[in-house]
Amino acid sequence: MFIDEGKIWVKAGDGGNGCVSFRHEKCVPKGGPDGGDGGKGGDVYFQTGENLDTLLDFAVRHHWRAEDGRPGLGANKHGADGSDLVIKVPPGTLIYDTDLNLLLKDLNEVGMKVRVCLGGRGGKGNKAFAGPINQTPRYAEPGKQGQERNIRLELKLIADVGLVGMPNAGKSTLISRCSAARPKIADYPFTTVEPVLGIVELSDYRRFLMADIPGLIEGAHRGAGLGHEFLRHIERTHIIVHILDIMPVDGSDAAENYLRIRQELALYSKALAEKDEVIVANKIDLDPDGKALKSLQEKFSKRVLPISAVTGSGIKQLIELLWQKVKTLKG
Ligand SMILES: Nc1nc2c(ncn2[C@@H]2O[C@H](COP(=O)(O)OP(=O)(O)OP(=O)(O)O)[C@@H](O)[C@H]2O)c(=O)[nH]1
Ligand SMILES: [Mg+2]
Repeated sequence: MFIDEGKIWVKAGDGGNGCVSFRHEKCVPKGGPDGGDGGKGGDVYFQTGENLDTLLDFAVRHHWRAEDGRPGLGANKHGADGSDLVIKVPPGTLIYDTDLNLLLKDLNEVGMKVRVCLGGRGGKGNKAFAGPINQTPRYAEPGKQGQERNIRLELKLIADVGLVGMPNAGKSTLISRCSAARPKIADYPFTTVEPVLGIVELSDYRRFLMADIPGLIEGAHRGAGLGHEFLRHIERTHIIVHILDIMPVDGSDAAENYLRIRQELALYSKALAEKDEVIVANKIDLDPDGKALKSLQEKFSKRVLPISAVTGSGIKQLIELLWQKVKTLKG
């Protein structure tokens, strides 16, 4: 299941209490205070992990706590510090403080780490309070409370290439052709209801990450269809591949469909509209004499790459082109 939002409560560990204790030893009368300090509570961190791509864990578990510090002990023993809690999230996760409505960190790279709650300091033991005036203090300091926060997590996938297009254009067929991803494919619109990621592998260990998102329709930027919710997942891709169905079953015009989707992207965000784009004409197997392709190409000044996601024709050229672009853009 793909989950791209989560709301949780996190708390750092409390500090351990200081200890009240007096030295008791044979032949040492009135041994004096020897209560040790409490340990520090563990901190809470978020860190990106490599093989994660969903926030599912946070739909299941809402409370996350780091370990408390242990209390101090007699004989001047310091209590053990509580272990830190490191919560793993997928790269591309934004960490918000819900109450402050504040973005704490955008964890957009693998291995990034951020501390969100500081563990409480341990309390001082009675030894620490002994002085010339009070040589036998009978009190110790309690540990300080660890910080807590309400956190909202939001995942924006970071794929290199994002597929956009109208429902039924063949996006899912394409990703299942060139990666191990197996999204559902069917001849009705909105087959894909959640983003799917696939690794496209080329020769010589070259690879890039492709994202398939639900089809877009007019009004997607306002929330029509399913598109709006998922447009943010392609906000971060380097390139978008715009897939056109060259033979739409509804009899619509491929070139007009292209402009409709472009409009939606522009209305959603300027950054999205300005992204490098590869235009693909899919289903050329249905156009054996090349008439539809020719008429599409005539309406376009931009280059259109003809493919068939079903027969595989043109796919190799497409993924080589995408690789070149990804390599250049990533540097
Ligand atoms: N003939 C032919 N049919 C294709 C080709 N590519 C996809 N199709 C068919 O088009 C239909 C839609 O394909 P999908 O891959 O599910 O389309 P999609 O763009 O993912 O659609 P949504 O998820 O609904 O947005 C399916 O029936 C596919 O078999 C192609 O190259 N040639
Ligand atoms: Mg699909």
